[in-house]
Amino acid sequence: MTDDGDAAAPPHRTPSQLLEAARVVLDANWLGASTKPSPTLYPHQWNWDSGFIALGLATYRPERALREMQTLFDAQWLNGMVPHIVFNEAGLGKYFPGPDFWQVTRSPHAPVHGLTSGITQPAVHGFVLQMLLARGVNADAIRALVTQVMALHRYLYRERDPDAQGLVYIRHPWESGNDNAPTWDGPLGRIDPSVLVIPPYTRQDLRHVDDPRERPSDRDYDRYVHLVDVARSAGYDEARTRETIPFQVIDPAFNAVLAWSSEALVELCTHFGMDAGEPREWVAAAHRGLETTLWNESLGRYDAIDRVAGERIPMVAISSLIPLVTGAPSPAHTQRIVDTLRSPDFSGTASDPLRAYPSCARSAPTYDPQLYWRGPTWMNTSWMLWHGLRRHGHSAEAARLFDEMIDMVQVHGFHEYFHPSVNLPASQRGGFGTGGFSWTAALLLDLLTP
Ligand code: 2M8
Repeated sequence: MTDDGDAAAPPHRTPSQLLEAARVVLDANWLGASTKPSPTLYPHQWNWDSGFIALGLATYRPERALREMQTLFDAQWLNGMVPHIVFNEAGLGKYFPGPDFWQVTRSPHAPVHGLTSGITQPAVHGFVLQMLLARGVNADAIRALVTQVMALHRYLYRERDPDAQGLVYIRHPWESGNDNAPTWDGPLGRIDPSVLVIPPYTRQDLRHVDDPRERPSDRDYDRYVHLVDVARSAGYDEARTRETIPFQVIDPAFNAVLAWSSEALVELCTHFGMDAGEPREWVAAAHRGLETTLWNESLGRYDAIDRVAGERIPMVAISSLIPLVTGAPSPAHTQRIVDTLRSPDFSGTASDPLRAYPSCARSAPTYDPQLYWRGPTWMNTSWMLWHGLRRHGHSAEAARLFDEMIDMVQVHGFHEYFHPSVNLPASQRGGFGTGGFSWTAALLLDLLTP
């Protein structure tokens, strides 16, 4: 059984019932100083989840929205990295890998309590703070957080962009947030199982989903664990890790989120009378990197780059289209992206429509509508594309996407991810992973609250 709360179960017939149910989800997952992504599968604080969650909280509990962000940044490392998980003591032992596995105090930069992971996640915080400010969250507190977000962006450009090309790399699939996207298959597949150093471990995640086929495979997990082991063996020193870690990928979505947040930092710094010169440089470099290095003219989307192999990765994942959310794409590139979004791969056909864009192209051999980041629709990627469509003037497509996102939750409830097909047989489940999922609820609140 998934861990969906009864009060949040579908169907929610009216917008006000839907809003109330979304608040029930977020309130149930509140831990006192932050919000867990779901009741049992994810019992700690996750980095980019908290950004999306804060946007939902800001619509009805602005003081909690602020606390959410402050708690996350209280765990910021001395080198500026914001960890992908901040462990909540009450949840210890319920999620793998926990702090005893990460052993982050091997790094002189980690918080002394050691209750964090040793990787990061997409840097949503800049644009989140800008949106919180617009929702009336305390401006002085936001100004203080802006300084911390600046330190995070400095870390990313200093440690993850060694070639100074305005594009940062990730060193673990979990850093992308799109954990088992087919984009990583090549780089992960290169890791030779016969030489893997895999410390013993027990997965906990499979206990909380209806069907283990909705989660990454054991083979994937072995590689995830191996990559953690490589970084911790290097004491989380970025330069040393770079010499040995076999997974280093430049992901268009990670870089787009960073660019969008840098754009927001320019606005925030200007608003608060702070120097906006540095974020302005980040924006220019990121736009250049996306448009000149990652853009693939023949496919009309952005490629990822495998730094270790020195190769481009042919993209079928939604992350190749997420740069639409930034100011980078030219009008011609924007049109190509929108054409791809409207194509059968991401919108289906008149007789077999897809809702709110799946996480991977339907014609890809790896497409699986039920498997985590390899086909299902996710609320956060749809929400980012909605912003991108509006920003670049595609309001009709944005309006259609808006309706589809609401419809998806109305029909299936507050799930983690969703079957993209609209015409599902009545016997077929449409909501997957965990129920009671915080960012689905939070982004719905954000969408429905003007
Ligand atoms: C998923 O990732 C975690 C590892 O970080 C997991 O599968 O255990 C991803 O969907 C990620 O994007 C998300 O932040 C996290 C918590 O919702 O779950």
